[in-house]
Amino acid sequence: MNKKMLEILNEQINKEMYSAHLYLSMSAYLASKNLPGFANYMRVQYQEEMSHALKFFDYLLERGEKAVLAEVAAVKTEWKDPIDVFEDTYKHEKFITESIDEVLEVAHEVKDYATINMLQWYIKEQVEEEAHASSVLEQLKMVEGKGTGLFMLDREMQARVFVD
Ligand code: OFO
Repeated sequence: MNKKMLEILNEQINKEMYSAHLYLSMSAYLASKNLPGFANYMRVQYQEEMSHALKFFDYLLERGEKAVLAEVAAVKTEWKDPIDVFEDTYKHEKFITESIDEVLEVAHEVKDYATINMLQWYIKEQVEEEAHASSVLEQLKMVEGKGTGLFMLDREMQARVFVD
């Protein structure tokens, strides 16, 4: 595999792991605020991000390459409220979408057609990731992030399960 391609794919593994840590940290914060449903939502999101990292990891293996794991930067541990959490989530997902687009640009540049093909899964996934984050954020804003509305939303979030 082209060196630049391999480097940016390894960087993306790190970003997916960072995303996982960020969401698990959000889960801890939400649990500390007595919002078990939202904490569950973020715990599932953590599992999804680890599966995104592993998909890249396995792809490198399949291509006869070795994944190189780097230090994962420290994540935030406190937020103002659940709206703040989901504003950060939506912002982070948009950043990840841009990042996947950059990986795709490199794949085009070095004419790595297998990687272009593999990345289609992530392109589609990012549309869903942004839509989910934005939808929860809008619902939270509708109930102004408090009261009975927040309680009802928290119960809904309890239903989310991890599907690989
Ligand atoms: Fe949230 O999609 Fe991966 O990072």
